[in-house]
Amino acid sequence: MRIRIASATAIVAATLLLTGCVESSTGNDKAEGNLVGKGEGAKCQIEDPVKVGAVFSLTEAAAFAGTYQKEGLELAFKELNKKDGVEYELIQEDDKTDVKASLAAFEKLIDREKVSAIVGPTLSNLAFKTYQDAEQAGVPALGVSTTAEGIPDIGDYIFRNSLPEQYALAASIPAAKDALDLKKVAVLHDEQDEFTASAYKTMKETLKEAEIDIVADEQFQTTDTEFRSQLTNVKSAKPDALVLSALPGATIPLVKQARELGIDAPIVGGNAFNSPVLIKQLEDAAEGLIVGGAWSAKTETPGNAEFIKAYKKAYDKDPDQFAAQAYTAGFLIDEAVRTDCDGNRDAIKDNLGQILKFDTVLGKLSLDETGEVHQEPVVQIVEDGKLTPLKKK
Ligand code: 1QQ
Repeated sequence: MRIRIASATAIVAATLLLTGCVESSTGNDKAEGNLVGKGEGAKCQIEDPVKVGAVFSLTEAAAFAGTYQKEGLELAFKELNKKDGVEYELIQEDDKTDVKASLAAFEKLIDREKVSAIVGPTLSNLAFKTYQDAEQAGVPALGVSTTAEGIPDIGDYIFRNSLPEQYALAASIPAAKDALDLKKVAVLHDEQDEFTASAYKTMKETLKEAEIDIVADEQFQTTDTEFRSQLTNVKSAKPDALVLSALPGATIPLVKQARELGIDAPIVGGNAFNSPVLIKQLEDAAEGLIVGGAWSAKTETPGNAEFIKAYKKAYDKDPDQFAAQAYTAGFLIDEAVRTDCDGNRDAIKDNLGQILKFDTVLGKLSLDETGEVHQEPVVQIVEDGKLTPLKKK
């Protein structure tokens, strides 16, 4: 009898293994190392290093943000590794702003490196694909700039400390209306990228709520470089401002061509406009641009001045919002690990979803169990080539 039960169990187990329903104890379902420690919070001691992976766009179109993210996250883990008890091993990958490379980087971190959590990727457009794999493997993923609608809905293991574009626009559009006395605008958007398409939808809803008329509504593709036909329509509609949902690759020629055609209306932008790289390339055309975001160099959030100083010292340049959000991600993961003194995937997932009013350089930040972030947006304007908080009229 005993033998029969044992052999029946063995057959079931073998079948499950063959059909891939379960993995062996040395399979892909676990982070590497002895990651359950002793003590809690600041006293937590974990024996083995906690491996954290990061996938950012370090080259090609989204490198304007990815390079800052890499540095921000690196700085956070350098600081965290000076604290006692938990050591982090950070493994950073470049997704080259490409779906295939992003999927390969996730696969490497999940299956081969056996990381406990992944930070990134840079673009929502890539996250919609790669997060399916993280979810399936049960690896918590924390997006630091994935702002499109629907990202946290991908699954239980998917989080973001990326201010959703919805919250940013809900603040920036009414603020721009007051500052610029907006009555009618032209909306232009990249209909190919998932983030810019999602932001466009939100822009239309938010403009309607703010009772601002849309007098021109034009679209283009991510890699387009010629916008004169759309801009001719925009010009004849005489808008008070351009509301633009685009990544830098299209934004730069589009704005330059608009100015050449004599359209000098100010711009209200989406999340990509929080980049000093983009603002610098737009030169004078960026003056007066208004954008909602997650961070400002000018706000006195806890540790912000120290963060800016340390970043400048390490990288010889000012940080931006993307660096600040990635820096914050390091501290959120550390908080999640230390809560139960457990660096395993499920413990990080459970505890990330319970972070409440945590002090960060972005201000007080909460993550809920659906994976969504809660924080105050800041509306900024470009003055003398620099983003600075917009004062109310
Ligand atoms: C997204 C974004 C981009 C602008 C990040 C660089 O917000 O893809 O969601």
